[in-house]
Amino acid sequence: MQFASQWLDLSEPHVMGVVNVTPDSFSDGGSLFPSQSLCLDAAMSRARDMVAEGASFLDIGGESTRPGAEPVSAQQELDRVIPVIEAIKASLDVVVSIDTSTPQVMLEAAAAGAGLINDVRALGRAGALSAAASTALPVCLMHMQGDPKTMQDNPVYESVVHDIGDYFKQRVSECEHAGIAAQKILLDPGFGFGKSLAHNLQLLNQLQSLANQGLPLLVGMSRKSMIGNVLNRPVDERLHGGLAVAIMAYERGAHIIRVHDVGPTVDALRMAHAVMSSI
Ligand code: 8Y4
Repeated sequence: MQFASQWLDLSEPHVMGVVNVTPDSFSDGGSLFPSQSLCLDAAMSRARDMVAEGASFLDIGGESTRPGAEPVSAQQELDRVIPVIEAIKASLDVVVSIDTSTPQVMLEAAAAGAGLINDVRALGRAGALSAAASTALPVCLMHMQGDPKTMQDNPVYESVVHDIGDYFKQRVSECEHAGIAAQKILLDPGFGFGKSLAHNLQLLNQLQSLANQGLPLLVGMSRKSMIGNVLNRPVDERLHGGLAVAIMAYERGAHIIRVHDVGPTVDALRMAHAVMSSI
């Protein structure tokens, strides 16, 4: 699959490293950056490490989807992510994924060299479908039930796997109408986004049925509460659980795994790939 200037062979597993440039990001333990430039240095240091550890993608997000997070203006989002994208493109060989739901950010990130649009709202905001289409970049459509503020209150599905499969069929058709070819679409069931623990576990166990739609699958479970709740571990002790679910997702047809811990995940997936490619 072509991601702007880079081609990636999706018959092998790929790791997407998370680079948060929100002041409240989980992975930085809630530390506050005193200035924009310190934030850029910290993000670049993380980015370099992740590429050295084998990340194919870096996911750059400037808006938090935590329940209760402050809404961010488009300008604020641009101020956070564009310098990071430019710095990564200037020095690292990696596909930049722009984690945004904001049409203007999609356009400016694409101009700055991003290779993938990763939208947790699946291009649902006004103007997002046409903005994404005009970039001609691949897009990842993530499923979310409800909105970040209230999505975990009481999520209900008839059948979580079938409901999400139906949602994907409908959304892919809406994208095609807007001029985004199906060959440019990746799907993501959105672990933790409007799902109970039981929903998340069932989704992972039956991920193969979503892979059967024929579009590449991206999944993100790294450090999420589905691991914390099963293992009763805080967020900084979820790596081993995260490796287990990364391998299970790959075995069930996932192509790209979004994680905070790139090195360990790359090793685990390389091992699994060696076994699964043997005859
Ligand atoms: C600890 C650390 C606990 C992080 C929770 C979290 C996904 C995504 C997010 C995903 C795609 C997160 C932007 C939530 N999750 N994009 N983004 N798929 N495609 N929470 O699963 O990492 S943010």
